[in-house]
Amino acid sequence: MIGEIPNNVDLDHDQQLRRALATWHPRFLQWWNEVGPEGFEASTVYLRTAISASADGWANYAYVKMPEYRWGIFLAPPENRKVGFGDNPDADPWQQVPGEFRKELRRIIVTQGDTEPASVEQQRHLGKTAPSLYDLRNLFQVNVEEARHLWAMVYLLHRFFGRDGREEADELLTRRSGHRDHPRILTAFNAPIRDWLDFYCFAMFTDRDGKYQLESLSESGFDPLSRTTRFMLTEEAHHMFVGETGVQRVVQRTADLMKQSGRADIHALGGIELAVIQKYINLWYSESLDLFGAEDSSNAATYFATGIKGRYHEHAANLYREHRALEDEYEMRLPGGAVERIPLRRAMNAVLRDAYVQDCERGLARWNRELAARGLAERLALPHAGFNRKVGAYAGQSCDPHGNLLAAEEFAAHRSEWLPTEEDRARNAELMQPVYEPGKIAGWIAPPAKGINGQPPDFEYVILA
Ligand code: BYC
Repeated sequence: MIGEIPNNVDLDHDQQLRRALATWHPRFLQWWNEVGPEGFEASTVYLRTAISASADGWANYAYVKMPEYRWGIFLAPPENRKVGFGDNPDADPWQQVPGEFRKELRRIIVTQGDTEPASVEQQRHLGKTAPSLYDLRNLFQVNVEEARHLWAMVYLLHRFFGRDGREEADELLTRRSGHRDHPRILTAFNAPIRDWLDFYCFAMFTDRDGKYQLESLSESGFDPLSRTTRFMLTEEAHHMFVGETGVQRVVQRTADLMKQSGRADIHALGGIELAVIQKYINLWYSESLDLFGAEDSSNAATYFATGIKGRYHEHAANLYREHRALEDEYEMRLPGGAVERIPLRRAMNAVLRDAYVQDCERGLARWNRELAARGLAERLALPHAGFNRKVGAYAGQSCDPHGNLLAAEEFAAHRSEWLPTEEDRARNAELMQPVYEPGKIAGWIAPPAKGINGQPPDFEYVILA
C-alpha cells in the first residue's frame, strides 16, 4: 500500500516515515470511511490527483472512487533563499527543526493540520442535496484535497517530530468537528455547515483564511514547512474559486428572479432572498476573522521574531518597508473608535487579516456587479470587523454589522435580522433538493460559466452507484 503513495519525499528510502505511515495510513482510511462524504463511497468521481510537483503533474484528471483516491505527499521545489525576516533574516532556512522552536512549530503545524480533516467532517452530508453533478464533483474535489492537506501536515509531524509527532498525527484523526469532548482546535471548524450556501460561504471566507495562513507559513524559515505549504497553495485556489463562484451563481439567480418579479421576497419563486445571502455572509466572514487570532498577540510576535511565520508575500516589491518589523507600529481601532498603537511585531495577526479583508472585498465587488448589471439598487456588504466576534479586541462586546456597539440584549433582539435563523435554514432546505442529472441544475442557483478541465456542462462529473 505504501508503495502506491505518490510522493517526492523519497518515501521508498525513508524507513522512519514508512514505518510511521504504515500505522497511520489504515487509521486515516478508517477516519475517511467514518466521517468523510456520506453515501458516495461507491460512486465514481471526475477528480484531479497530484502525482508529481511539476507543472503538468499536480492536476491529473480521471474517474476515481473516493476511498481509492491516491493521497500523496509533495513539497514544492527548493528555492535559493534566506529566512528573510525576523531577528535573523540572513540565516539559511532550517532543514531540521531547531530545538528552541520545536514547541511553537509543532503547535502551528498541528493547528493547521487540524483544520483540514475538520472541514471534511463539516461537509460530510452535503452530497445529499447537491444542486448539480458539477457542484457535487467540486465538493468532493475539495474534500479529497483537504484530506491531502492533512497528509501534508502529518508528513511534517512524522518526519521531523519523532514520537510526539506521531502522537499528534493520531490525535488529528481523533478530534471531531463539533464534538462536545474532543472538538477541533479553532472555533470556525466546529461550526456546522448545514447547507450549500454555508458551503460556498465557507469556501469563500474560511478557505481564504487558509490561503493567507498558508502564504505566511510558506515564508517560514523551516524549509519543509515552506515547501509543503507552497504546494498546498496550488490546490487551494480551486477551493476559493468554488466558494466565490458558488455565491456568485446564487446571487445571479436571485438577481434574475428579483428583476423578473420586481420583488425582493423571491423564495416562493424558488430563489434565496438577498437578505438571507447577506446573513450567511455575516456569519462566515465573522467566524473567519476569528481565525486570525487576537490583533495584539505575543504568540504572533514570537512566530515572526523567530522566523517561523512571516507576513503575506513578505518579499513582494514595495509591500513592506523592512523585514525585521522593529521600527513601525500598527494602529488598531478599538471598540468605540479609539485608536491604540501596538508594536508591529505584536500586530502580525492583524496585518495578515488586513490583506485578507481586502481580498474578500474584491469578491464582494464582483457579486455586487451581478446586481448592478440587472439594474438592481440592493448591494451585499461585509459586516464590520467587530460584528459577531469571539476572538480579539471585540470579543465579549456586541456590535451591529455597521460597527455600532450595542448592549447584549439589543444584539439578541436583532440577531435574527443579521444571522441565519432556523426559519432561513428550513426555507433553504426546502429549496435544496438534489439534482443528479447530467447538465441539469437546481432552481436556486445559476449554472456555472464553464465546466471543469474543459469538459462540457452536461458532462457526467459523478457516476452515481
Ligand atoms: N479559536 O495570540 P492569539 C485552513 C487561541 S484555515 C480558538 O490571539 P495566535 C482551512 C490561541 O490558540 C487556516 N482558539 O493567537 C480552511 C491562543 O491560545 P493559548 C488554519 C483560538 O496564537 C478551510 C489564544 O487564543 N491555519 O487552512 O497568534 C478548510 C490567544 O491567541 C482562536 C492556521 O491557523 C480561534 N479562532 O493564533 C480547510 C495556521 N484563535 O495559547 C482548511 C496556524 C486564537 O492562550 N495557526 N485562539 O492557549 C496559527 O498560526 C495561529 O495559531 C493562529 C492565531 C492564526 C490560529
